[in-house]
Amino acid sequence: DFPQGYTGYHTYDEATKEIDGLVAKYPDILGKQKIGTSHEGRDIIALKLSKNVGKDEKEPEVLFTAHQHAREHLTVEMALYLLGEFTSKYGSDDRVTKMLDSREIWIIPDLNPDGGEFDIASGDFAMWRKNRQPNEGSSEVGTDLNRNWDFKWGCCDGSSGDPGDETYRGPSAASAPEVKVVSDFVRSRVVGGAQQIKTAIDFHTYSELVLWPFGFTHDETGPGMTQDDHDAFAAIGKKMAASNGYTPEQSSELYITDGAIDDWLWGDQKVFAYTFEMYPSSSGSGGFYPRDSVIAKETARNREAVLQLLETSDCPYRAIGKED
Ligand code: 0X9
Ligand code: CA
Ligand code: ZN
Repeated sequence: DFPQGYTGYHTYDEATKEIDGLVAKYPDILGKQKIGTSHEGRDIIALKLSKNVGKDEKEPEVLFTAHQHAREHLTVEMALYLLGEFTSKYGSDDRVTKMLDSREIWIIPDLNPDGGEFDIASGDFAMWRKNRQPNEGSSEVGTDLNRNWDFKWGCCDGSSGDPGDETYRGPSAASAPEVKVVSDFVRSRVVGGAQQIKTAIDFHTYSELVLWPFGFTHDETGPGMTQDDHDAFAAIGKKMAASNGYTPEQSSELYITDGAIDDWLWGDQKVFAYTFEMYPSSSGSGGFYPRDSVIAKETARNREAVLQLLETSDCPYRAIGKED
């Protein structure tokens, strides 16, 4: 369980109960589906929020994912905040209502349930990052999920081939069941040859950053990233960052990564995918483990950015004055 001072965070079981309660209370706008299982057999779930939630309507879809990294527990709270906000404010808040009426919102609140539970199992934090998949020929456990996605996997010194390292990329792309499950889910949203998911945010901690692709190269443009693509990414990213006070930049400015989710979502699926590094800005304020007293403020802090992304999802290029 979470240590003292952190019990406001949700364990996997607590999050499941909270989510199931919301699904029971708001069945017309919130649906839950199991999209697969983690290495240790926990359910990986996707929530759908939309008016007429049971129907696949022809509306832009938006994906929010959280908790690739075990110790980044604040990101699960971010996902739960969005679920609470979108359900409880539907019908009363104009912007929320409009978005549920005209978008299909997917939330995958926990990509790494095994790692998350391992991190709190002893009652003290284990500082765990990866999943809990064993590695053949090694006593070291775990793959870094955010180096395991199947786009430019292992290409560029942005991950490690050593199972003992924190950024171990795994033996092959999508070797982690959690990555495979979510990749397959995203591919399942290709309908009539078109990817329905237009935009996405993957939540991490910490550093207070809004990041966009690519992470595998310092180049702003190149194969798979036109000047317009880059400019739209940057315009939307900078506007979101102006709303939450984070720093906007191309993810490779932070450091080179290969096999990260946003590079795959854009490079392979052409989804306008961002990575948010949430509170705090530096290790002084608790690093990966800020007290539960900050949860309400630091999740609500991203409300405006999330609404902006939803609102732009019918045509991201509008951000650079190019409607299609
Ligand atoms: O290294 C990571 O995966 C992210 N930082 S964290 O401290 N949450 O582990 C940053 C990823 C930046 N690169 C991309 N988003 N591509
Ligand atoms: Ca749809
Ligand atoms: Zn992370």
